[in-house]
Amino acid sequence: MSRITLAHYLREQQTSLPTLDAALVRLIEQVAHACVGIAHALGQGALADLLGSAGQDNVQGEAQKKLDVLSNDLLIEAHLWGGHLAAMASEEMEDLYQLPADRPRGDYLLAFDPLDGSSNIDVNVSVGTIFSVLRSPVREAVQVEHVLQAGRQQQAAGYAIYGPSTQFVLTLGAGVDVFTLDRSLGQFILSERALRIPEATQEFAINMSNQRHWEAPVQRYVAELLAGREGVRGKDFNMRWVGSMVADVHRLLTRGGLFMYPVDAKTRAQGGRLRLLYEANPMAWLVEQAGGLASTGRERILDLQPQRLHQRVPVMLGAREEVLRLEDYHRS
Ligand code: AHM
Ligand code: MG
Repeated sequence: MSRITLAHYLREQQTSLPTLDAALVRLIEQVAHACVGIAHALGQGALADLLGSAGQDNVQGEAQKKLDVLSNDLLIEAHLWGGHLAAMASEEMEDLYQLPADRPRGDYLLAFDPLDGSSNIDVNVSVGTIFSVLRSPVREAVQVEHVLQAGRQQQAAGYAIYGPSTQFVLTLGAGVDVFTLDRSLGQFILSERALRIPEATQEFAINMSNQRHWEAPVQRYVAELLAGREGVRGKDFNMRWVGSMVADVHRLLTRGGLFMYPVDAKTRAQGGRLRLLYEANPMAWLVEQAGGLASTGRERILDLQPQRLHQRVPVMLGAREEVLRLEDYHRS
């Protein structure tokens, strides 16, 4: 079998995708390169004294893990000399990251969650890196407003999942393809093309411990799933919740399903739990590119106009039929 590396794949895609210029290719390769470094650090774990807290909080008031900080640093360093970026935004940094004055600049903006699901690190459960690429209207002195673009304007998006194997899942707006890390070569190899999410499903993911805080439409929807074959849905549903969005979304991209992190009484003041620019938007685009839908329950996620860098939103994404039903319950 001939093996297609990520580098080879990106050159091949350039022949059919006019938006995929050389700078964007370089940018994606540098993200993937940083993810190989993060995968290596995660693999060392306790042996390199990398587990546990970094002893400080991030902008969201969450305790940073040592690996959150290291992953953020690896992603920044990977892009410093590439000449393809105007600025970066990260879950772990309060403000935009402006490139130092002596570094070459480009036309892209990169937003990322360097280590998603980081509460799972210390228990050796899958975590990931999520990223979103936008075009920048300026190369110098990028302002937050420049990054506040609707998700439908993304130029590339994806994630790395650090599980039993490390995989890199990517969309450039022409479907979703998957690469698996060959650890001996340190390279991502194309392992699956054109993921599709079936329209119907019997599997859902939600943190059930928040049930009493949910809004009425979500209460109704989940109660009907739990009623199973005896209820109005007339079929049984299975539930999974890893607690790493990357792992929960990877499961539904792989075998179908629905993922929900709705707004609830605990998160209403912040607008929800998951962040729009570097969690909801890239995942929403991947899911739509695989034939699914992504909604807040009231609006398509990719149409939301972001108001703040670290804005949070309700997220419901996956199987078409289920997201449509959720939107219907929110309307009625
Ligand atoms: P993080 O980016 O700080 O790791 O937080 C996001 C994570 C998601 O990966 C996951 O879906 C969610 O938080 C889990 O939240 P909870 O612990 O409330 O179930
Ligand atoms: Mg996250």
